[in-house]
Amino acid sequence: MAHQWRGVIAEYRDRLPIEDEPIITLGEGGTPLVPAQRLSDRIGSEVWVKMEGVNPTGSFKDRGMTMAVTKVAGQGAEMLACASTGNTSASAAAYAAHAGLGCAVILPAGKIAAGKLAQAIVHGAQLVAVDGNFDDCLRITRELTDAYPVALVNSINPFRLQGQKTAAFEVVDALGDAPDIHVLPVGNAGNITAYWMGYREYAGMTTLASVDESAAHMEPVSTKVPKMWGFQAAGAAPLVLGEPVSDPETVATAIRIGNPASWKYAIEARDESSGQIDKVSDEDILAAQALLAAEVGIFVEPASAASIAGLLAAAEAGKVAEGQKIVCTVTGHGLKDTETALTGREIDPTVIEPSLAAASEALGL
Ligand code: AN7
Repeated sequence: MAHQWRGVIAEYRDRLPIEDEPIITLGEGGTPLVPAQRLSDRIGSEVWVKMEGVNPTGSFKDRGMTMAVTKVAGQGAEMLACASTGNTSASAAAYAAHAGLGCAVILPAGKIAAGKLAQAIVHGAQLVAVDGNFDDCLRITRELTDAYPVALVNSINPFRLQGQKTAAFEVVDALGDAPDIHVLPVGNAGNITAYWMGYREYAGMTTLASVDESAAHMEPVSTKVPKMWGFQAAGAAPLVLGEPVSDPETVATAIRIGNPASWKYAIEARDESSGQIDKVSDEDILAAQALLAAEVGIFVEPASAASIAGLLAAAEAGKVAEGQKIVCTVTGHGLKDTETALTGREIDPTVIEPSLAAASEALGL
């Protein structure tokens, strides 16, 4: 009989710090892990793509948001706030609407993809556009939530990372063990931290940055942990440079972040896993986005393509040993930002008269 996925809290409840509060869920998680044959052929390894754009609001943020909103609602919050490059605000707005809570989103003016802005608006969030970048927005949001009875749902809220770690559980549950390498884009560095937490936890290792010790006594599910490979956009690569970037710039607006909140944990994930955090150019990001769409059939937003771009560059540089099992997380759906995806493309087909003859002629058949 068909089983309906119940959302990450219900599916992984024994590994999450949940008590008896009502669960706020839109059925997030349970996303496809797709074998990508043509990418595998290019890389010379077995490449799988974890499609996080399939989540309810079109990005991985929903995994953390179900936890954060469940927790703050359970503690009596009536209003949430977050800073965002777009996806966190889309997710917060949707979960707040579902829970009947108010939501304020603090955004860098003019730097949010149209689809994400539409989501915040239709879900009824209050928008505050800031003449500054994401890092300014996060500072303001921290100050705001300190000064007023408004609950912070950015990933510095530890429950966010607890929810997001479930993506690593799903990968292991699907593959039967951890992959050799896990590749993902890095912006504020919450997701790489959360995956590493999840992989360690499933391998029976002590959890990192964890608010939940309940899993400490559980039997290991996996025999190993992967090397964590993170990729930042070249114009917003503080973790690669080793210092904050005061004026981050990239076409991948989701990861246009100069001073990641989870900096320390991302470096720990990199070093403890013998991984790497490197940068990719905007040009390579857009090329990887196009390649994934054309050769694998998966349309992602530019930030998500940073993982694919990084893997392709590493393979090109001879840094990928043969026969590795590699999982790339693509974090957000391509429909969020069609403008960037269509830049430089022919999008006005010649209009024909309504006849088979005209259609077949237009197709060159
Ligand atoms: C599609 O929404 O920071 O390294 O405010 O939207 O965990 O920050 C988004 C980040 C990757 C980076 N891919 O993840 C926000 C926000 C997509 C994203 C990232 C984001 P983190």
